[in-house]
Amino acid sequence: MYAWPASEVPALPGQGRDLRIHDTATEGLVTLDPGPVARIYVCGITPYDATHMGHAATYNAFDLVQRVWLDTKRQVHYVQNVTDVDDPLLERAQRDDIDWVALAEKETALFREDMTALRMLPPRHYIGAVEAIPGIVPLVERLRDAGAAYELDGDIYFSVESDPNFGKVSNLDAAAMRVLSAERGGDPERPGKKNPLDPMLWMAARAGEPSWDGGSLGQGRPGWHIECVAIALDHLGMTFDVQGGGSDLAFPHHEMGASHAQVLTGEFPMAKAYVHAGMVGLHGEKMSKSKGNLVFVSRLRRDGVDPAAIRLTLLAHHYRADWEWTDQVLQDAVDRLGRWRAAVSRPDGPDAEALVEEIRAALANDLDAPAALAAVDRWVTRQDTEGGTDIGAPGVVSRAVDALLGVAL
Ligand code: 5CA
Ligand code: ZN
Repeated sequence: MYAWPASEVPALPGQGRDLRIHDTATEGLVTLDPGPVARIYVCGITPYDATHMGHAATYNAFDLVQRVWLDTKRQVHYVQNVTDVDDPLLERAQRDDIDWVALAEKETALFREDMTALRMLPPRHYIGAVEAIPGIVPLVERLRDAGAAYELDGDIYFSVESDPNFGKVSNLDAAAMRVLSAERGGDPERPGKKNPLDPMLWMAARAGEPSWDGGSLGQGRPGWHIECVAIALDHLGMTFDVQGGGSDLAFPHHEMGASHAQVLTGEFPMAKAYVHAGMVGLHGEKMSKSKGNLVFVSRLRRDGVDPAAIRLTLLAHHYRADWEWTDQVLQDAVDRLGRWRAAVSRPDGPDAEALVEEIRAALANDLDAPAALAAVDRWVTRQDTEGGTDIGAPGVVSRAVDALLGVAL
């Protein structure tokens, strides 16, 4: 699948910093030391509705990860999937009486537009679940041949007990896992499973639903977790630097993915850091397609909101915090963007080198974007009150804000 165009990332004076980031698996900060090519997998959308602020906030967090790495002169190998066949997509297509392929294509196209407008760097490989099926089938066969999978009425399940490290990504107890499994695409109540938490690897064809030739697995379609494992292992290999998503993906999705990979390769963990963004809410509840309490990126753009202001709203919240979208947080960002643009439009100003270092330090410290914004605010206040004689300083500020925060001033 094609992704979207990359905006240019200006090079900055001085030296970038290595990223220290919170890892859900070890429940603490880890300093990542990627090779010359940093490797990151970020779970993509299930394209049955438009990009909302929760999605945008999560992709913003992982865009910052890339920008910190690029600033250290590393290349970034970024992979993202599109869950372009799954129950919620098929249900929405049926509800609205449209073709599921057309729905997925339409919403994926809109997502590309939204990501481009928000200046999110594109993945090098943007892979749909459907196009990944030929790579998924042999992995499921291998899991079955290894004794880690079993059949139930034609469906094939993964046995979580086959993984000695099961539970070490999300660190939850069995009761919590069971609740989340039921909420997030699992079927813990289904009779006949070895363990209620066991996730599906391959779903036998259902009447009226799309299905593919699964070789020895029979006609069917892939389970959700194995999809991301197949794409990640194919394009990044084992032990890549970061697997990312919103905090609702820690369990079951990333836990199960690590388990599949553990049985397939004998190694744990699949990613050196499991990084999870907080949930954005609206009116006191998590924004979600299933609840319908959504603020869409495309809707705001249609209303004439500058995408840079949307991005500044996201950046004003720490990526790990849960926060609420309100008209006020957007208005604050619109005001801030105006102040910043006025300050960098002058030819000279206060020295900017220390500011670049402050932004770098803030982001390297678990992506503390609010601290980075506060540092820029201080420079802008100095520009407004005292001004400065440093020719070109505003240009340095504008390039730093672009390169490190993805905001074009
Ligand atoms: N296709 C799967 C991942 S393989 C999926 O979770 N798709 S999604 O469309 O439901 O979500 C896409 C990304 O947005 C995920 O990382 C998810 O954790 C994140 N996300 C969804 N809702 C919110 C929210 N309210 N706040 C923050 N992030 C969210
Ligand atoms: Zn995923």
